[in-house]
Amino acid sequence: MTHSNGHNGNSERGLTIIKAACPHDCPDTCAMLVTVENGRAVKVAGDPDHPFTRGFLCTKVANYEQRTHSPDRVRTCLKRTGAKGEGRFKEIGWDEALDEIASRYKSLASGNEGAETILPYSYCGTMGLVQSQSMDRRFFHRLGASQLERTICASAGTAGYKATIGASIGTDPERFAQARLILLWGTNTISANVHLWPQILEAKANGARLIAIDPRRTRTADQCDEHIAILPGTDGALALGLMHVIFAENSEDKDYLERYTIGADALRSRASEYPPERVAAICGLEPETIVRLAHIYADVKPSVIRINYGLQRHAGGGMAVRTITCLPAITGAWRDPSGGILLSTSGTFPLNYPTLERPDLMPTPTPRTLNMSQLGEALTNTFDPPVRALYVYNSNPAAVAPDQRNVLDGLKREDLFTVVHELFMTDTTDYADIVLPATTQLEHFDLHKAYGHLYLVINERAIEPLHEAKSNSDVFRLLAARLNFEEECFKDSDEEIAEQAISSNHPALKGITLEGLRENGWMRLNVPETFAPFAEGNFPTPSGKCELFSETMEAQGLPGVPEFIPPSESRQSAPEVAKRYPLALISPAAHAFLNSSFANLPKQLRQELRPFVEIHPGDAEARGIQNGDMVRAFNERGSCELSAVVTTRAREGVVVSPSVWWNKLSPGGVNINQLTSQQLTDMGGGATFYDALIEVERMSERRSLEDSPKA
Ligand SMILES: Nc1nc2c(c(=O)[nH]1)N[C@H]1C(S)=C(S)[C@@H](COP(=O)(O)OP(=O)(O)OC[C@H]3O[C@@H](n4cnc5c(=O)[nH]c(N)nc54)[C@H](O)[C@@H]3O)O[C@H]1N2
Ligand SMILES: Nc1nc2c(c(=O)[nH]1)N[C@H]1C(S)=C(S)[C@@H](COP(=O)(O)OP(=O)(O)OC[C@H]3O[C@@H](n4cnc5c(=O)[nH]c(N)nc54)[C@H](O)[C@@H]3O)O[C@H]1N2
Ligand code: SF4
Ligand SMILES: [Mo]
Repeated sequence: MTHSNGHNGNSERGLTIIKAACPHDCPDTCAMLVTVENGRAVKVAGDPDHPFTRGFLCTKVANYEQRTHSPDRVRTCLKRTGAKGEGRFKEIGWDEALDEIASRYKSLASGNEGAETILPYSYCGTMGLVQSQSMDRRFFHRLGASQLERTICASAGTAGYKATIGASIGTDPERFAQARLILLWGTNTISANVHLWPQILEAKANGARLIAIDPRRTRTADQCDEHIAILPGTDGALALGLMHVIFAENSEDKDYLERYTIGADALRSRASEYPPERVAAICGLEPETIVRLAHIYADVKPSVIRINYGLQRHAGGGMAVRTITCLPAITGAWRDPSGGILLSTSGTFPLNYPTLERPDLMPTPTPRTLNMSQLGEALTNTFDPPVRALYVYNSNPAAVAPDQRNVLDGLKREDLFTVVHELFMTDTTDYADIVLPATTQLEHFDLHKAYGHLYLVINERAIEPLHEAKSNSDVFRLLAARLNFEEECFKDSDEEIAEQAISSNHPALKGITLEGLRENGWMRLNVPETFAPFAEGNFPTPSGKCELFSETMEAQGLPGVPEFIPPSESRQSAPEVAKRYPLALISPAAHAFLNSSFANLPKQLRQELRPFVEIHPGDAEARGIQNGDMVRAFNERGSCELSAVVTTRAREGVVVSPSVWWNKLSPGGVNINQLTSQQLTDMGGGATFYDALIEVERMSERRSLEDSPKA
């Protein structure tokens, strides 16, 4: 197998500049330049030539070389010597580790219960096509392992968006600068999508109006002209309220509706059931706010809506996205390249997934599918056959998965054989039987698509793997060989996999080659510069129109026409639960972490300080809580300890705890996912992290900063 050493950059005074890509689960997929000196990465920077990266990286990744060269890296393979969860191990060699995994898998696969007893568990520790969705998928498909439904983040919104639009295709983020109205709806753009911000600032300088719709006054909301502090999980009702006003006042774009949509009459009649007073009561807003927002949205063009995945982590998350996604068709906002809506650009990348993933290698009948958002259930319930082996990579489920008590109970099972391939000794490695050391992005090759822009980005290997680290693709090649998988695809090199990803006759990939990517570092998809995908209809739905009514949804037993689906846990939807647990908890993305990544590194820990919960002064006073007090947050599922921040950034009745902290770096040893549930969303089987009622009580006086967790 061949590997690129990536030394294609300029070489001056022993310094080499390597073209790389940020691997993280973030819409921006930045093009990075890595400076290497004597085999050591000494600096990373944003590529100044990349039109979306524009030469800067976010605070999480700007010191990525320190993540790579961190003294806390997993250095060798490890075998458990202590109890599960204790984190005591001895060093072993790669041969011993791989032999043990292979022999366990062989005996499970040939036993009565078969290979479905083995469950892969991965998400987006890296988003590279090579390191996260090719060799790994091939391996588990060929093994006949249980399939993992990857639902922990985006599946509800993806399904909702698809119901209306047909695919994850939206407004080109590079066109936001020309919009006159930007609705930042359930997105903390400055923290989670910061490279869109220059576009937004340019629009603002040109007179655009910015409106944030978010239960929390985020740092993004601070920069907007208006902040609408909606109650969590009620966005679908707000969208219907806007439609109510627009239809009632005849300010819809009748021509666009007529030509390019189906179901406008059904939607008009549904919207009539959502007058501003009713919607205001559901959303915790004033009726005038809804009327005023509807007027602005109908009048100001081009208008673009940026939604992100935060707003779909609720029981009705799929329907909320489906409903909001109808709005640009109602006002004809799609007519302009700067108008419309954007959730994800990923559907614009027509990559060759069947060749990457090889689902044809699965046995028939195809193995069962288990939902990653119900890992606790999968590990503790009496499934037939039970899960007897778990292989975790690119993920830290002990910290990030919902209903954590149940998850940890499962991971503690003595009879569960758990392998964790990791960079660091995370909360999850503590429960492993075998830990394998992984490479960081600077130590392996990859190719990235993006979900927040329209470029493919290459990641050359900048330095040799450190310590005894191996990449995901290498480990799966080695395991495939040990299991005697003879298919040629298990011999493909990383570069060959990258070639396969772009081998397609689709016009959007025309002219895009691996050579071109390696030469330049990145290439824009072959789509028009003024990309206005739905200016003249052409929706990739079954009807070819924007589906305000969806037959597909009706066939699935879901409402064909948008309607409001309430959160599963709110004062309105669960008044009995709310008597004991009256506060709605959301735990959105922390500014300096990326999920639980970076939440062990010194710079990012200093920035986030300690696990905290924002609580409104009225709610705090009612509980005798003062700013800085340690509080216990709890519900029926679990409890955790947080430091209280008394602030109007949280609206009354809602508490906010930026996440995801590591359990073992949190006071009390557990994090906020003690309180979240395994309840799934209405569509896509998604996780409902922001749909949880809790109570908060004062534990003790303010702790000094010295008491805060340290890495
Ligand atoms: N700094 C940082 N960046 C990240 C991440 C990170 O952890 N930290 N995570 C990455 C990942 S994996 C993802 S999926 C994306 C997530 O990116 P986003 O989807 O933008 O982030 P979230 O923090 O989940 O939610 C966004 C906002 O939605 C708000 N919100 C919560 N519930 C509701 C609701 O019901 N209605 C409305 N209108 N708003 C609501 C939250 O308060 C939050 O400010 O970011 C990526 N980028
Ligand atoms: N309460 C609450 N919980 C949440 C969220 C929230 O907002 N609130 N957000 C949810 C969301 S949106 C998401 S996407 C999930 C994310 O959950 P995960 O995908 O689990 O994300 P991370 O916590 O970043 O963990 C990724 C792990 O992969 C490792 N890794 C990185 N690169 C590699 C590699 O090349 N090989 C291997 N083997 N490992 C590697 C990293 O070191 C890291 O420990 O969390 C969810 N959990
Ligand atoms: S996390 Fe996002 S913003 Fe930060 S460097 Fe990576 S792609 Fe860019
Ligand atoms: Mo995510």
